[in-house]
Amino acid sequence: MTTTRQDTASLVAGQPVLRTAYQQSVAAYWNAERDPVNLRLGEVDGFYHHHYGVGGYDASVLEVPAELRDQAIIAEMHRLESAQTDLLLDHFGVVQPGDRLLDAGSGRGGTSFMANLRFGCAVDGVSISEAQVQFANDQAGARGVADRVRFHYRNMLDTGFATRSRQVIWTNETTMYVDLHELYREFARLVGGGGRYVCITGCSNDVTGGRSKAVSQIDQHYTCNIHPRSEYFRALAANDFVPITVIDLTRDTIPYWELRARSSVATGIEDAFLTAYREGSFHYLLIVADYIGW
Ligand code: GPP
Ligand code: MG
Repeated sequence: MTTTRQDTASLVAGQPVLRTAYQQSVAAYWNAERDPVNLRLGEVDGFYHHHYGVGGYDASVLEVPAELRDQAIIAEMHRLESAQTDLLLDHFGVVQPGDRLLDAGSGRGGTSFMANLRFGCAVDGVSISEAQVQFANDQAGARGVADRVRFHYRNMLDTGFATRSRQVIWTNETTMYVDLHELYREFARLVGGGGRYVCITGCSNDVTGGRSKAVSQIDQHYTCNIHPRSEYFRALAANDFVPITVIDLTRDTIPYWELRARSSVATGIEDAFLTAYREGSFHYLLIVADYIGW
């Protein structure tokens, strides 16, 4: 393992945030990312998401007069992405305003701000992209919640936060960047008994065979390593997390991709998602797991 001088300038508990060449390439990807599919959707209401949408779309947006159609489609896609976040938050259970939450892989902050609005509690987000951390902290300032919602340039595999300091931890489409066993070991440390982990992810179907071409195309596009479905449940069990709810959202996310494929902000990855979901080689899952360790 090698580290660069720049990385060693940013240490958490004496360790560099970026510890491998792979992590450096992931950080470089997200530091450079300025895709309209994320920025123009975020501009709709100031919640900038880095995940996909769920639910049916209002087909009338495709009939809107030409000069307004583009914006109507973007607003509709954004509504579906915010609906995905609402669904994630629906599974947090009882959260008190005094609890602390952790957004692992917090992107530009959309999910963290929605969590703070709903529960009133403090949220910390971590990201290995300094640009995303800066963007999200600027948003926190602009929203007047910088004292409650904070973003940190830290590695979710080793956050540096206190043991048993978190009531709920979530990952919203970020686990494909890390080893799940390492990740859930850190989450087990951070939540005490009674703590909860909520995940939305895309995972490959390892029941029907090896990795499909479409799943490999998604990996290539985002510099990620999509995990097989079974890997989630193995890694959770190995770290004393018991799944209490698992929802297959695959059918619910397909309309989002169909609308996105027809939008002006399509990025070229839409066909791979639609193919992977429709052929059954890839699933979009929500997993809720309670920590039963001590
Ligand atoms: C990014 O969301 C999401 C990922 C990198 C994870 C990959 C997700 C899977 C379910 C495999 P984004 O909003 O930044 O992506 P895009 O720019 O394509 O909208
Ligand atoms: Mg996006």
